[in-house]
Amino acid sequence: MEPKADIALIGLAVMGQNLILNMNDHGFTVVAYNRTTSKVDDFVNNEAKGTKVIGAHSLAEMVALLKRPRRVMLMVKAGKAVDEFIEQLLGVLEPGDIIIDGGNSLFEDTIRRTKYVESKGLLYIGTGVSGGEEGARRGPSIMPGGSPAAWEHVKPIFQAISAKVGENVPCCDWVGEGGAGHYVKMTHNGIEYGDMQLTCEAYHLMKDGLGMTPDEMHEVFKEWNTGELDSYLVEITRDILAKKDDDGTPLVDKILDTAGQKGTGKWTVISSQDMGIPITLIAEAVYSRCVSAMKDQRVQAAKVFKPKNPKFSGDRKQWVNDIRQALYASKIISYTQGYMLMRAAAKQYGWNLNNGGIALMWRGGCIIRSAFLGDIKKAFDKKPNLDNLLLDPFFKKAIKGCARSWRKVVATAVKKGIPVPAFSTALAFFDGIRSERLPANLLQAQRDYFGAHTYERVDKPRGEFFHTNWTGTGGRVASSTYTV
Ligand code: NBP
Repeated sequence: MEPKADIALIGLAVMGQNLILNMNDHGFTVVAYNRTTSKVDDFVNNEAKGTKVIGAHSLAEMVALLKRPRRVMLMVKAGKAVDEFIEQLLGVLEPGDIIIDGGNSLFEDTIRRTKYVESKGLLYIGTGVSGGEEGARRGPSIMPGGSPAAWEHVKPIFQAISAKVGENVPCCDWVGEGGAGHYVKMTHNGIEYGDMQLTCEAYHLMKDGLGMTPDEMHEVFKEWNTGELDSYLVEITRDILAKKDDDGTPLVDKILDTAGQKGTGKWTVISSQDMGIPITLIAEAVYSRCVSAMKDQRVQAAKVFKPKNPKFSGDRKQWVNDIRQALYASKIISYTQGYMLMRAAAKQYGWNLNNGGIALMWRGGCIIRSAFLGDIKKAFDKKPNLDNLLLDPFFKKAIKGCARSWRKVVATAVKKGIPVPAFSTALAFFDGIRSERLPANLLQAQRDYFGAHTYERVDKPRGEFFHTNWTGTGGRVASSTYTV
């Protein structure tokens, strides 16, 4: 068999099939393989009919068709399936060949797999691929990390098939070593949870607070999509609100209000806890899905505690404008937190993350794509090591401009009993981060009182710890110090 194929792709479900067709469109010859091999024939004879795609019925046949260094991409269910395929591939590939995992793998698995595959003399890439079915077919956002030496070999393929922004700039660049690509993809998904929750809260406020119909809200989202909120999620929300069921009534009203999740939002929050970084907005977005899933309990509680009058009083147009500003400000907070998390992870795992490049990778192709990410890119272009997005002059001005409306919306929602966990946690974080002095002095005193955990003093240098015998009955021995 003549080795003529550029890359092999294993996993012929929705993502794998569409990525293969996308690669084929860009002139690459792809070998397709799947655990259930009947799906190979099915794909080659249907979706891939008339293309250069070659079907393989065994890993040995697949490998024999590949040019060197061989590039094999897995697009299978994250977890055990990836480890099993790696093991099988190590048996048929050679040193210098490259294994790529394009699924939603946990970054810690990718760190482990990179080390393992490298120990066998091969190279490994763990890459985030975002954009769903449409993105995979027409141009996803691709976030690769792993063995740096592998990048030059996959770069031409990945950058060719990725989404483009501006003057043909690919939404794909090298993210960093080890699990960096999957970490950035995980954070992307967490931010996606946050953006979705924020949009839902804006919808809830308009629906229950202002009594607006889906058609009226469709018009609002249409307008929002022309300004600073211009984004894929606002665009699809606009279209969802206009969609009618077969009987001509709005479909959105017929959809059961219980949300599911697959885990990447949860992983982001778990990692933030490990790292001591407040990802409060994403956490609320994850918990909001959990609350939504408690439908039976909610129905019971609503009978007892239903808010009497959730309607806002005042000018509806002004309220819609206030809600837009609250959404924009909260979104700035969410991205500020997301970047704080990636910065901490980069420090912890020794990755050299390109913050502006990440904003560019998210600028097109993926679910959180938005005009707003262009402003984030500009902020990092001006100051690559920006500590906190809020301190960038553009975002500083934007937040200040929204503050009044943001407070008004959160305060009124609280008074009226409309839940706005993401809007309000964003505001609470903002008020926390701008407080020079927080009540943690009292907290430290409490900890020292009951557990001899010690405290630092405002009138002594940092790093010097004190213990007080608060009751007169405690001993002199302090607990070992820890800070999180
Ligand atoms: P799925 O996540 O549904 O996975 C289906 C593929 O995994 C099939 O090829 C299946 O083979 C294979 N597979 C399974 Br399931 N268990 C296996 C095992 N134990 N050993 C070997 N192969 C196994 O497909 P997908 O939705 O296309 O997603 C692929 C990856 O991309 C996932 O990691 C997903 O999280 C990620 N992702 C998905 C999206 C999306 O919008 N769907 C977006 C971005 C990333 P079979 O045909 O033999 O059962």
